[in-house]
Amino acid sequence: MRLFLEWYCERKILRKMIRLFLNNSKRKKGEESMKLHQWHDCDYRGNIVRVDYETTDSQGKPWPKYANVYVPFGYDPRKQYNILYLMHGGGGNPDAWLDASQIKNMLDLAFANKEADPFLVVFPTYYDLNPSEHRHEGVDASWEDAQVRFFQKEFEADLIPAIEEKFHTFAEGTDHEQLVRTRNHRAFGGFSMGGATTWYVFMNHLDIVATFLPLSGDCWAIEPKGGSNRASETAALLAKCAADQGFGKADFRLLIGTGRQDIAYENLVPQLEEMKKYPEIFAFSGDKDSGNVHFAVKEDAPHAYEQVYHHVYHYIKDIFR
Ligand code: FER
Repeated sequence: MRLFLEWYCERKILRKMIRLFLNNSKRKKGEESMKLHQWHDCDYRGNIVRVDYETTDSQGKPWPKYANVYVPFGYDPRKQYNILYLMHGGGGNPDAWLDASQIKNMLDLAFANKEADPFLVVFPTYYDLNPSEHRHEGVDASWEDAQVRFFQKEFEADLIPAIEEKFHTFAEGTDHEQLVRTRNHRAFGGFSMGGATTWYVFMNHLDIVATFLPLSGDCWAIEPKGGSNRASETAALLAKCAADQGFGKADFRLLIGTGRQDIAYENLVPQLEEMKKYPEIFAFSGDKDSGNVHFAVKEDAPHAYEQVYHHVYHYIKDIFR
């Protein structure tokens, strides 16, 4: 019996070693190994504050909305804070990231351990209607895309003023000039359709945002799933948006992530390959100290908040530097 157990354990360890080795060799050139968050109790916890505000729906009617804001432990209104806007995926709401992932514990620990200076994180929504009215079976891609596009106006006109006038960011006032002046202190990211939102924010608001985290979502500007179906045109459009505004690789950062088993992986990768053809705008690098575009892939990870929030941790030092 003992011999059998020893034999079994040895085989188990051997199998684990082989799996680790295979996973490492599966990692492609240019991809980074990921730093993963592990849940841990934390004495220094931030607060989630609900901010109600009003915007206009796609029919032009007043539309009351809310966003959740992660306010770090020890927030001092006399200080200025960097701010990350983090959008949910299809079918989600301002609570989705917080309900489905350990992102709050991750932020609490990262800030308590001084891995990054504490920053504000805003969880908004791009929907102007109850998504359940539209989502029956799976995703209605063109309706989702229209919602995400519509959010672009709200972002600067209503969301940023509601948040950045309540919490102290680097912007002293929220007129366009202040937002432009403080773009290095503002980041935007999102999961899935929130990733698609992030590519639109890149196209429409590069003048007021300098760091982007598209997580498990490709750019749908040409068509839904355009990152794979229309990869070269999508990359050309993104490059043109930056170049037309005079922005190049020194002016912004793209911190991209997905999972090897994620349904977005195959949509995202062709788009990124095409983006590499514009090195003056998109300088890909596996080393976060060089280049302005980074791509991390989490092994064995499917399309889920509880997977992609690890990317926010992986990039925690790089969002504002
Ligand atoms: C993608 C794959 C899936 C993507 C979005 C989805 C924006 C959305 C899935 C859903 O909402 O269920 O590449 O990119």
